[in-house]
Amino acid sequence: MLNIRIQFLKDEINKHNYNYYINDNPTISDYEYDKLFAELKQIEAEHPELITPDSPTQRVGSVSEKFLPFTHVHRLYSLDNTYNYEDLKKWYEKITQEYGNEIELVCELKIDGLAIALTYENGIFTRGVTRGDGITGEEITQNLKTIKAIPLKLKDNVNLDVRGEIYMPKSSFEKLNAENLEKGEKLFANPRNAAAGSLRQLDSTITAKRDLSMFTYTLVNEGLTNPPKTHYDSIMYMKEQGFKVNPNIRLCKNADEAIAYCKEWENKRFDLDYATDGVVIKVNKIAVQEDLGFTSRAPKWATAFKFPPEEISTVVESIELGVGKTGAITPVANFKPVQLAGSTVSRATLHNFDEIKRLDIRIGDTVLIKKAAEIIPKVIKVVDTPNHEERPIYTPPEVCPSCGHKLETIEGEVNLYCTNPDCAGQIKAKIEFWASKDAMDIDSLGPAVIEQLYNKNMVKNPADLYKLTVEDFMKLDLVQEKSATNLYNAIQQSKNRPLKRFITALNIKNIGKETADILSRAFGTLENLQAADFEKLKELNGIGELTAKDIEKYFQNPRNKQLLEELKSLGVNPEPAEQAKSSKLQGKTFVLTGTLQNMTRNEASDIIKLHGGQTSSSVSKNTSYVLAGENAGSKLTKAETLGIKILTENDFLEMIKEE
Ligand code: 3B8
Repeated sequence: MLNIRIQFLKDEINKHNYNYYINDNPTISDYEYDKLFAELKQIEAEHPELITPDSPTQRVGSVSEKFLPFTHVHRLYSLDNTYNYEDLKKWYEKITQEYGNEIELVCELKIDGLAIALTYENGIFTRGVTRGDGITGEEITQNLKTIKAIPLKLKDNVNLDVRGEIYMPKSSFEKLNAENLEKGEKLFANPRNAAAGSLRQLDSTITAKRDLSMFTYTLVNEGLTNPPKTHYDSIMYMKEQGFKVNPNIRLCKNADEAIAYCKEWENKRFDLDYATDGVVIKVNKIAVQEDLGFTSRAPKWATAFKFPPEEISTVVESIELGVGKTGAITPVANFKPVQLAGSTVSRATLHNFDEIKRLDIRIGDTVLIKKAAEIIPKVIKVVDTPNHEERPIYTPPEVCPSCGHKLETIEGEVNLYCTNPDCAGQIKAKIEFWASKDAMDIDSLGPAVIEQLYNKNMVKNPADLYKLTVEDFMKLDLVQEKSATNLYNAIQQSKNRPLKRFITALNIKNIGKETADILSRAFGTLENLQAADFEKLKELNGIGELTAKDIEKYFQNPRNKQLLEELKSLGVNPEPAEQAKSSKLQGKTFVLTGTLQNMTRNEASDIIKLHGGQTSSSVSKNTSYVLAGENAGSKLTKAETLGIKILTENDFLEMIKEE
């Protein structure tokens, strides 16, 4: 009896999920849906033995320790790109020469998301793996189960694999960023990064809270009795089985029709609620696809036509000056807001004053901007306007925009610097950096709070943060008791951060988080580092003479000495780092691949560093060893080709064994 009711509830909920998330056409109210869901949850709570992996209640998520590598049963190839219609025609002509004049094509939008492979056994979703390098990806089944567009159970009890693209709708991305801004959390650069960040959560309850969706576009036939004979039919088949497929797919008779499709979507794509960066054009007949086959990296039967990068012109209304944590002055252009590649753009960094001079940007000029490297808008050039010559040439500032101190140049550098140690702009930037993710990681201490703390004379250097009480925070605007307590706790909790973070946070010239890591491993404690002289510093692998000088100079500066004393007396006591055990692996570079049995790759990497070695993520002729675990993929193949020594886990353990 209970079994029947449970099955009924599951089927109902799955049906409504399908109507809601895939067809965009709900047929019951949220209230009715919630009631069905609550009943199912209730029964399952009382009878846990009746919970099955395809139950809609299993979409809530859980916490896992790490993602495991998984070698794809069928490799995921990439697509070759075409950037113009001539190349597209050439690609088509090559195919028609072999297979006759009218080879039918399918055009579909190229979704700008993350490729994923899903496996179904007897109609049940059993595994989902990221693309990875196409050969090996990461198994993220738990996270994928939280995505409602992924059916947990198909219409038929079939075995099949599908591929598709996970994406975050543009509107959800905007909303997520607005919320993160409010909370002072990290902003995602674009919907793709937001989707990637949401998917790569070890705690899938976080993934569950993010609005992710998926379009499936490839069916990998695993012995269906009557498999689809065309790509178009396979899309229809996947839709019928419960997958979400993109509705804007079109059958085209020839290349001209495909080109018409591309032209049509080049502009229409901005009306969609998901990001597309091109059109995928595929040969429709599966038999022809199979005959054409693959090159070493991509199918010959498909190509991706990439939309040209978007450029737009707008007016420079002002050039704003910012002071960074090093005292460098950065000019930022404020534009008349324009829409570019799906978001509103109103500012872009001009990097430095040489760049303004090079482009001869003057306030009031019309400039051409584009989105470089995915998201950051970049000024390309001044658009030729008759009025340009009449406007005054931009002159760099002579004094600091924040404190009025005279600016200086540093030999060999393009920046202008404010060298006033009491400069407000610089102090605020330094404290922001102190609290940032890679440094002391003080969540919730964002620019707005720091601005107020500084203006109310409560904080002038990082040490002052540790003197603040809950009552102090309650003096700030818009800070209630709860967030005051949170701020206080977050600051107190940062007192024992690992040494490498503390060194990073000090903002020593030329010392980023990588160098901080080297220093922390080499010296173990802050006291040891402080005591190290130039000679000792420059001997370290990865520290040059200039850097060694900068470090020595930092610790000799009386102001810095005082800051360190003060931090210490306030109980800021960084956690010592494990110091080098030997220099057995000195000068050796390791690449880790596959799954190890006795340790994670991160642990192995730590061991290598403890013995003076280095790790790298890619195999090259500079690689000394490849440490290969189970399911090692392309890195192993590459090492074999290059003749690089391959170690098993046992070889490695033997290598580092104590004498
Ligand atoms: C073969 C077919 C790769 C892809 C493909 O929307 C192959 O079809 C592929 F080797 O990457 N991003 C799509 C999209 C991506 C691919 C595809 N179809 N619609 C996409």
